[in-house]
Amino acid sequence: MSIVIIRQDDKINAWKKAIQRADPQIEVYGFNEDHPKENITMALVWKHPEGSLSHYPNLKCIASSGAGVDFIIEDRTAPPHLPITRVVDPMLAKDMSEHVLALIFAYLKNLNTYRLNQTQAIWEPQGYSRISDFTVGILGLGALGGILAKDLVHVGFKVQGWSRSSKRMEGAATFSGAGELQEFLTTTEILVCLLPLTEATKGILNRELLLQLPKGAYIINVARGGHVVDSDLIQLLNEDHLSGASLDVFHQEPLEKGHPFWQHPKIHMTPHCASVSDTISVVPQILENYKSLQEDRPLINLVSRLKGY
Ligand code: NDP
Ligand code: OXD
Repeated sequence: MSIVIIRQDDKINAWKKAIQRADPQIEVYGFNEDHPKENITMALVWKHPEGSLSHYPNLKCIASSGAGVDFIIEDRTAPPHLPITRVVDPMLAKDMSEHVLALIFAYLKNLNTYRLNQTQAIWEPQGYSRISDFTVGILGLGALGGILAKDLVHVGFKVQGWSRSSKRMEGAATFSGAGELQEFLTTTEILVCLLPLTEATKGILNRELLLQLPKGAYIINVARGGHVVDSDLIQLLNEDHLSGASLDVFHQEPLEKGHPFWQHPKIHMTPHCASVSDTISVVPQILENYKSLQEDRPLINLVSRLKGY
């Protein structure tokens, strides 16, 4: 039994080292090096090249090295019968929460506007907002959205969240399903998207949904670019229905040079870096599943192929 790491960035060695440091007995390979394909039982993947998962006749599990699995489910050449696991990690959740808090505070205190003004030597003080001025609504109350909600409550925001199944959260209002979405939206002034990208959520941040937010609402998308209908977002920013947007994720990454987001004064962008799996923190759960495969035990952090997350 052995593990293959399949990803197209420069992080294969870091993952390999972290696995070998945790358990020097484990055989682990990068997909670009010579390796015995019939021995591979686990593929640890991140945006793997399409078709690369079909080379392993004895593969037993596809493990995403991130929280999202949309790129695995979208790969029609990936073996459809295999279990998929994902990362559920407190450090990943905390990192996401800190990133979103930073964006919200930058919005409250006009920091992006001042940064733009500075490039043109414009001295123009603006009115600022306070924590008590806003209700933050989170689409998705899972491993990441749930921690973010708690942290926002802790610092004093009015918080509400929307999920598929109904939930209770101390200090936060909760809404679920299509029937409660409108009430959630009409009372949300800062909207954070932390949904998985699935058939049900693709393009969810569209004109119809965004128009239900109060005038002047601010959008933060740290989930997937596929949640946003880009042209609808730009139109609503230009019409002043929305006051601005912070985007970490895009339909195509890196975002193509000519995309209108780059030059839009109301859009603040980061290059898909809101929270990144830390190898040291995540490797133990990967190896727990690797050993469970050997011993025929149930896997943790399993994805439902039916729900798509
Ligand atoms: P989870 O699966 O733990 O949570 C997903 C949440 O979304 C759940 O509350 C779920 O509801 C809800 N949800 C899913 N589908 C629907 C739907 N159709 N209608 C209403 N609610 C729905 O995911 P995580 O919190 O771990 O991660 C969320 C996403 O964040 C990832 O899929 C990934 O795309 C993105 N991400 C982005 C990163 C970045 O750096 N930008 C880093 C890490 C993740 P329920 O609770 O009822 O199941
Ligand atoms: C993830 C991500 O899904 O980094 O973990 O986007």
